[in-house]
Amino acid sequence: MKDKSLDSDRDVSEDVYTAYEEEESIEPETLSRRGFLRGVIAGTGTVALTAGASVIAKAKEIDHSLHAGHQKDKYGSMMFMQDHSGHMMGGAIEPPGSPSDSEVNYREFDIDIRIVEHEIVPGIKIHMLAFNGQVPGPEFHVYEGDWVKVNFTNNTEEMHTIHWHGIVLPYTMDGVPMVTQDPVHPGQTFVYRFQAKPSGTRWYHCHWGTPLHASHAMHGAFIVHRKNEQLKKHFPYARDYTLMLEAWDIDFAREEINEILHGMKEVNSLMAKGKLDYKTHGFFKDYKEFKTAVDSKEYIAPYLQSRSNGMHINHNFFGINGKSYPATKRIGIKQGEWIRVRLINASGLSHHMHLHGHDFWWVAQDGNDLPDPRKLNTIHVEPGGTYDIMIYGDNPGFWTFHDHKTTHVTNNGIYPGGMLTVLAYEDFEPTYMPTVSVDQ
Ligand SMILES: [Cu+2]
Repeated sequence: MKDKSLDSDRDVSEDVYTAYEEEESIEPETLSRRGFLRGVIAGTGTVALTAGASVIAKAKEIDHSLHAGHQKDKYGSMMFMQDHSGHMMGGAIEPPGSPSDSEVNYREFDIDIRIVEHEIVPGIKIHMLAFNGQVPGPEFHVYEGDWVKVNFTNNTEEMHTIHWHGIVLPYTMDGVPMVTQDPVHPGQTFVYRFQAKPSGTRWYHCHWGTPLHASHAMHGAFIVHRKNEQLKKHFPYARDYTLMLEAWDIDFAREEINEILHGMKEVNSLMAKGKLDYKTHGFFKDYKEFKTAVDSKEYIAPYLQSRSNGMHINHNFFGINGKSYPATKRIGIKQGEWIRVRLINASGLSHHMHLHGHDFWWVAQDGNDLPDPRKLNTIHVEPGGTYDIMIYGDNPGFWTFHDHKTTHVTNNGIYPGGMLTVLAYEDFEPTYMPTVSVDQ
């Protein structure tokens, strides 16, 4: 079986930045495994209309071979956990609420969660919970109205869900543990089915243990394209960038991941033997049972226990698409070109993104086009929100784009670092360059 604790195959120096280009084609045979899975995600939008079906088929085959027997052999006996909600169908949990495979034509995606070692910036590597081994998770590109089926497999020792942030869907697909579904247990597969709507910049994240899971890596972009896009009439952009804004407390993350890697093994062992003690491990049928257990002290809720880190998260690294400056990837632009930049704030903090040398147009918020786009050079980005801007290439050079909250452009308190990247013109000869430069 593949080592669940660390995906050692992953090249952490590989670029995690995703620039979505409509005309790009994908050749399944030549893709690396990692590019392959991204190909599946990206390939169902406009990217790989010809190769899409075969890419999906092959990727699914790979995923199944990686985890063959995993659920049945090791965790088969824990299916009783699903007795009071959801249904086990074909080894996967299928909640009601959306049409079946025969009723609509689904675009189908496989996504898993595993723990990988991820390099934020040279010298700083930490283990992170990562969708398909990527930080951030793979970027979805679909059209408004597409039916989407996501087979989510949990390859960690911790529980998770996926919440589809900003998508209007049946409540059974909303991915909130204890409210709309049981958490997805180790080894289980949960199937989310929904129609992609409304259009715009949306995203997804885990809704279990959100300070660690959603904030630290379990997040990704969910871009719902519209076939006749009004914005393109005014802002005829060709290139489309997604910037996920992130903040990490790497000490908190290390401590929590270590706890997951070591502590959950005992829980899984009890599950496998069918001896899981609900009161000890925090699973209850309803609020009354939970309250009774707490009042009788049969169950000590996590919030009643002291934490070694004092329950404080002190963000010490800040980033864009999984990287802190100078490891952040530059944004490419050419003279006379419009580019679209989608900002998604996954960090839980507020950011004030400022672009040097240009004004830009703020055109959408939370996926919805603004009736009156505004010209800005600093945009206030709130936790959970998405903000789309259009930049016109009319001032050749190298221009920083960064959080103006100065503590967020540091690495472990040292400037420069963090949430900073460079808008770089690709079609001009610099008249002057600094003698030292570290960014890429
Ligand atoms: Cu999670």
